[in-house]
Amino acid sequence: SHRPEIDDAPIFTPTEEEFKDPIGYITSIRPQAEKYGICRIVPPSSWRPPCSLKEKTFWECTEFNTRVQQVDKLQNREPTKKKAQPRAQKKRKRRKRLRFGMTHRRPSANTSESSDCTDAEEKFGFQSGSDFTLEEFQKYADEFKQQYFGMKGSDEIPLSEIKKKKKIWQPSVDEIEGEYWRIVVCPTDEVEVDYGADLDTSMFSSGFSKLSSDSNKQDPYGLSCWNLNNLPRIPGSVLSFETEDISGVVVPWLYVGMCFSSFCWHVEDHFLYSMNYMHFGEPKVWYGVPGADAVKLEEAMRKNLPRLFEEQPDLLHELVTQLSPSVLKSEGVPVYRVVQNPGEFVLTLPRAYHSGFNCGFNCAEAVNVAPVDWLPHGQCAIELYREQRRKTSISHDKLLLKTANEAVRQLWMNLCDCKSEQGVYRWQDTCGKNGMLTNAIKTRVKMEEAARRANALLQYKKMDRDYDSADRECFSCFYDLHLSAVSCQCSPNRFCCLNHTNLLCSCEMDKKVALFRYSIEELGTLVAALEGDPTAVYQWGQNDLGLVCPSG
Ligand code: 2HG
Repeated sequence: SHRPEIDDAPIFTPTEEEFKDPIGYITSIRPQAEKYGICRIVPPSSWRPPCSLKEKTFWECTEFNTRVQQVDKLQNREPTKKKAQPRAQKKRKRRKRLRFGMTHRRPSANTSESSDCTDAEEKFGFQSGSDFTLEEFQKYADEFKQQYFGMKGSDEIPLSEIKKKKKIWQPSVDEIEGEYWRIVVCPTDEVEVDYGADLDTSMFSSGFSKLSSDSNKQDPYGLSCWNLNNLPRIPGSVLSFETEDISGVVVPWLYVGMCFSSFCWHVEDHFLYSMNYMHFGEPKVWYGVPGADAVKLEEAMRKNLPRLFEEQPDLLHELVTQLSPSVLKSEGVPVYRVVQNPGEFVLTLPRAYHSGFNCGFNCAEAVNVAPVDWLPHGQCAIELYREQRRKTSISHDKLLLKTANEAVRQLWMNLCDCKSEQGVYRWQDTCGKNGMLTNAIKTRVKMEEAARRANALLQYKKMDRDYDSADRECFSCFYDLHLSAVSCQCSPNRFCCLNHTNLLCSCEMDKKVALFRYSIEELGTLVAALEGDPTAVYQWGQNDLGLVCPSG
């Protein structure tokens, strides 16, 4: 069998009490879960949110767009000139033809030799597929699976025969997994499936109920912290300081799958945690690699698919490439499996590569979350993005500073003996001399100090508080300019980071200005405040947060 021989990732079963606090729970399982990169979380049996997608009119009338995946080409294919379509391509054309899985048999098992596709199909990427309602997609997915395994199971039984008999042979998850990797690793046929992936829940719909103004009709799950519409911004998640509704990060995405539809090896943007919930349907098989082995996986991918990476160095960002867990394992990369069933969560940890496929018609929803221990991973991500000249999805510095400000506000309240609001996350507990938040700020301040020292010849000027309301980024490396930026008289609308002052323009240094949000001295006060120095807490509270102590 082609089923990879790998170990399972752990399963966690929180008690009702533990389940009340997702951030606390994630924090408690992290030491064990991070050794695997992914894990399965089975909610207490009483937690059964209704799925709004199943309501009749929605199920039958609302259409979503799919992408076409050539499963046999996810690992073995010829490099092409065209870039793969990025993951969140918004506008897709409607395809006229519905295709069933096995289109035609090929004489050779070596896919690299294939040249029987048309010009349009020659370029690899996930092309846009048909639009479906959930009802239509279920029918399509079920027929595909029946036909596929009917053929596999008993040597090409005609579809009419399959339809007559209610059940011929239902493959097990293990059998589907073996067949999946056979198709990916040594295909003999072309296998094409459709996947309703990355559907923006604000456009389509979330499977969870949303908070509405009509509190009478309120489903109690509307307020649940495990409702993925709420999770990213619950107290204790750094993303609670994100004000923009970033699709796929704080606004969940929905995934409507069929047998063999795949998500290829990738890490989350900014190395965030991800939480995935399956609303209904057949299992989703996941593979995960611990965050500590991310570079090992990247090296193994490059070594085993050299021609694809030669042509496209950022191939892993495109999410269109699969590599067998067995190959990864043979390269010394630890890989673990999770089989996710309806009603269960899968958590991926920072920088943990993951991939997988669906065993049949199903529907899942996913979003990101950021407990404070994510901060050093997020910092690492933006440094790599800068090197790779990759655009960011969030302003890491803005979130970091907002979190620090909230922590100082709480420390200040304590000093002034003001009772802080109940139920609010105690950011103050992440402070102190060696606290996670203190350390994250200290690392960032040290980097900032070094960068400003390297630009000592520039004149410095404090930036307007709302300088980055337009999300400024370095024109060269796209580094976020929340903390500092450089501009020049010659081109007032062009900005760069402190690393690219020389690339901004050819003007003399005295024409350029460095804008900063906080002086190094101010940042020193912030660090001292987070470490617990009361004078610094008062100073930061008064000057930067505008707090006034009631007792004077
Ligand atoms: C992700 O990894 C999603 O981005 C899973 O959580 C994707 O279910 C999928 O296809």
